[in-house]
Amino acid sequence: LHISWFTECMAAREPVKIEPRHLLEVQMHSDVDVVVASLVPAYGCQRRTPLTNKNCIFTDALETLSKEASFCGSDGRSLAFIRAASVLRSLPSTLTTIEELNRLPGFGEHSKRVVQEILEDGFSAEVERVTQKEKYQTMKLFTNIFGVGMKTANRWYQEGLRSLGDLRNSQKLKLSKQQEAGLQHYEDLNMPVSRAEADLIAKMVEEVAHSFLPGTIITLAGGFRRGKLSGHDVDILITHAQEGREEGLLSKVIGQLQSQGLILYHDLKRNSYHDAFSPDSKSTSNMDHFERSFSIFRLKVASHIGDIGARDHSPESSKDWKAVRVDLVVTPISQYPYALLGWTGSKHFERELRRFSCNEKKMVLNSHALYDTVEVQVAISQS
Ligand code: DCT
Ligand code: MG
Repeated sequence: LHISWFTECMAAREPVKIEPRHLLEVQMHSDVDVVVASLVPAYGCQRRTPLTNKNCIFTDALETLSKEASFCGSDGRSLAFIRAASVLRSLPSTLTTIEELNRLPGFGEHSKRVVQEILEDGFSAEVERVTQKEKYQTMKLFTNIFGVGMKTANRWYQEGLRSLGDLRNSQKLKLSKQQEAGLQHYEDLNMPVSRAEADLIAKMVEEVAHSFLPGTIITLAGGFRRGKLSGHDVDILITHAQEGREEGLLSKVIGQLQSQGLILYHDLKRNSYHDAFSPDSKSTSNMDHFERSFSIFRLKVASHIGDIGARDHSPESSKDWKAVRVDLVVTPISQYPYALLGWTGSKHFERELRRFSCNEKKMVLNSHALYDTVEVQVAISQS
């Protein structure tokens, strides 16, 4: 192992394949702090983050605190915990001493304290306290309802609502159609979606899309594209090799699936790309502007009769379908690479990629394009 080789690679921003044995050898080197620190790049998008996380005990705790901070409206604090957790996720081995944190980027004092507590006691008393809090539990429950964001959940909490029963029985609560569907299918939508179920849904969409437009390209994105075995929803990108042919396809696909009884809920949003980038646009949203459908599919699954069904004869127990959240996103082929990158995630990877592009490359990256801000400024000033 040559330390200089590592530093050269880092300087040239070439990928360095680090294995646990390398780190061990590096630890024996006298310049250990400098070298190891440079081995863990500051931006999350520069780090290799495998699906198998060797530091779950710490990352789960930090992610709980991040959630709690976001429930209190402290987005900055929430992000600080996420950043710390993201660094630990990228480590090839489990953290064993607090000193190791000194060599890692993105660790604030609070996150360090939590890690130290876990190293010493095996758990964090602060995290235990947080998870016992009524507000934390209620906000977690409510924000897990499809269509319910932080603001709504908080308002309901302030109004004294605490459970799904409270929401279902409330006479004065005005729910949107999306929230109604979310509440109705709460249990199903909070069950993980397996890779096999995601593949089935992608196949269903593909078959219908091909019946209207042969050659339509259907791609499973989101967590499944990163190799996750389960997720909370199914993210599907739809495009066609001939620019423009994809226009109008989504409503036909949804209509056809609906006529087959396969859609429990859907909300079609038209493409707003040109509105958002027109000179008089007031849009400040980080969301992309593709045509899309936020839907809930009715997926046929093997019936439970024979196991649970034999003991329990309620209609629910013999239910042979499952409600699954599906996002369908239509992109013109010219924007497809950016859409694919943006919709593959993770959320933190995307955030870091945008931050890296902006800070280090002076470029703007979103799900539609990548462009140089300096060149755009010059072009605008010359036009
Ligand atoms: N995304 C993003 N910014 C957000 C939300 C999402 O960049 N605020 C991108 C990254 C992932 C992709 O969209 C799909 O989002 P999710 O389905 O929420 O994430 P996921 O990684 O697919 O998670 P899961 O496996 O639980 O569905
Ligand atoms: Mg997803």
